[in-house]
Order: sequence, then structure tokens, then C-alpha cells
Amino acid sequence: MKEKIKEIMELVKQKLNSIKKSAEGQALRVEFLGKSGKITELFRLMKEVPADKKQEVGQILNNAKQDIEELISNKEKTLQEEELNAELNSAEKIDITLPTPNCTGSLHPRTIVQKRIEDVFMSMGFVVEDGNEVETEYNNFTAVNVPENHPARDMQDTFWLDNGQVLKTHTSAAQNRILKKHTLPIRAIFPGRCFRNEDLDAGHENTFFQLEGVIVDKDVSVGNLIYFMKEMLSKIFKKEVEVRLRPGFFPFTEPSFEMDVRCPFCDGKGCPTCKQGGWIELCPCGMIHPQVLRNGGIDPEKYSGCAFGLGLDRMAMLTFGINDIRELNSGNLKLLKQFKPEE
Ligand code: FA5
Repeated sequence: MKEKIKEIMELVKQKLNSIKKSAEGQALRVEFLGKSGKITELFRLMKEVPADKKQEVGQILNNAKQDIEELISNKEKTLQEEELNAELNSAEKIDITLPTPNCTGSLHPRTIVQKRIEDVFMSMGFVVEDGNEVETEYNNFTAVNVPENHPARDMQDTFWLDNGQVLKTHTSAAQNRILKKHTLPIRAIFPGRCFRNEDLDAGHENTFFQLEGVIVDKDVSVGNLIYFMKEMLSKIFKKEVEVRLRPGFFPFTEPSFEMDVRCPFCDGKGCPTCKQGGWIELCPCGMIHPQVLRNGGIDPEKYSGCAFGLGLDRMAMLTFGINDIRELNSGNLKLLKQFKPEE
């Protein structure tokens, strides 16, 4: 047996001397140590070794196995280093300092607008929060005063999961969590992806984005709401803007409004963007309903709040003159990469 092992070790060394690539090491491992390898075969012969020699022979075989593994691994390591050096010195070098020719990515127009709006609100002391895309029925509907069987649920038909949760239909779904999470007073905005089972057209997608804001403090009034919205819009459109409120309806605000902005593109004279009407319908909003405050653990006798839900796609379309919302989700790079953050 000892002779046999000596022969095998010689063979291993010879074969190792002749290999030129690190990948060839594995074939040798199989040849000598694999299931039908030469050393494995010897282990099978152990049953023929007399009992008093078994321990000694077993030890020799195990040592041989370890030595072969070590020889192969060392050779592989040496060859790998040589291969790496050869690659680094080859003519095929990649110069990572070279500028990439016209293939850098760009921000999506909606992301550009979202970042701009976030910056303005952060400068006014708002925190930016995140919301879930999959929500509980409670957060999406019940917590914001839309109980089961309320007709307002029909206005926001959505996609239900087997476990009873929903793809959130509006960013208002995060209101309850945010009211509970923050200590008063609260100034928070929370952008997010929303989903509705909609008939699609140039203004409606089944997947779209909103940016919601809530302000809760002592004596918050409609005046605060108008102030913050005017500030934000003036900074976004880079000019003083005029807004107006029309009555609206949402179960989670009382009173509820639709906020319009005097068309910043024609100063209200009438143009294709405002469909000649001089005003652009922009943002539903209102004073947070006392029950919604109560659901969020806030005493409506002591505190009041206002909230708004801006359509981010709509803002992006207005800002960049895109006239069909479906372009925003189209993945049409020719269109999408035209827009720059500093525009
Ligand atoms: C709401 O979703 C309310 N949660 C907004 C709100 C928040 C009101 C806080 C009061 C207080 P509404 O369904 O109108 O409201 O949607 C708000 C905005 O989201 C719309 O003005 C529109 O810009 C955008 N939006 C709604 N549905 C779609 C859609 N299918 N595709 C694209 N944008 C949409």
C-alpha cells in the first residue's frame, strides 16, 4: 500500500507540473480525490488490510489525501495570481477614468419634480416620510373616515390582495401612521406610488404618484394651507402664483376643497395648458376631519390640521409640458432623458 501511495504522489506532482491554467486543478482533484479517484480507490481496499495494520494504513492514506489537496490548492493559487497579473498587464486594459460616452442615466421627470417639491417643503420645516405600497384596509379606508359600504370607496376602486390588504389608492393611507408616529406639532410630506382600477386616458393611469402633506398644530386654519401651497407653487414655477379654492368633497377633510392655480404659463389669459380657462385644477385639500385626528390619537378639541394630496404626475406634466400621463410610465428613453434637474 505504501508503495502504491508513493507512486500516486509522484504522479500527482508530474501532472501538477504540466498544468498551465488554474481551472485545470479541479480535473486533477477529481482524478485523485473524486468518487472514483485513485486515492478513493485505495480507501476502498482498506477492508482487505489486516486489523492490526488498519490504523497505520488509514493514517497514511489520510495524510496522502491532505497532501494532494494542499499541492493542488497551492498550484491553483499560483496560477490564479499569474493569470491576474497577465490580465492586468495585457493590452486589453479598461481605463476607468475615461468619461462614459452619452450613456449616463437621467432622473425621471416625476423624480425631478418630487425632489424639487421636497426641497421646498423641507426648507419650511417639513419632514419627508415614506408610505407603504401595500396597505391594510384600515389605513387606506377606515382610518381616513371611509367606512365599509361608504360610496366614497367606489371613487377609489383598487386591487385587493388575497390576504385582505390593498394596493394603496392614495397617499392619505399613510396619514394614520404618521399622526400616531410624530409628536405634535406635525409638518410632514409623504410622496408615494398609488394604484387604482381606472379607465386609462391621457390624464389617468392605474399606477401613479401623489405627494401628500399634513400640518397639525394648535389653531391651524385654511390660511395656513393656502400659505404653504402658494409658497411651494411659487418656488416650483419660479414666479408669484395665485390660487383659489372651490368646494370639494373628501370624507377625511371637513371642509374639503379643490385648489386651482392661476395658469403660470399664460398668467390666466388662456392657453392650451389651462385649456383656455386661465386656471389649472391642481390639488385637493382641506381641514383634517376631527374623526381622522381622533383615529390618529390626537384630540381635535385641542389641535387642528390641514392636508393636501398633490398629483405628482400632473405636476411633472405641467412642469415639463408632457401632455399624456402614459408617457411617464412608457420607458420611452428618448422622451424621458430630455429632462434635467436644473431646468
Ligand atoms: C385623493 O386621492 C385624496 N386622498 C387627496 C387629498 C389628500 C384630499 C388630503 C384632501 C386631503 P384624488 O382622488 O382627487 O384625491 O387624487 C388626488 C390627485 O391625484 C388628483 O388631483 C390627480 O392629480 C392624482 N390622481 C388621482 N387619480 C389618478 C390617476 N388614476 N392617474 C393619475 N393621477 C391621479
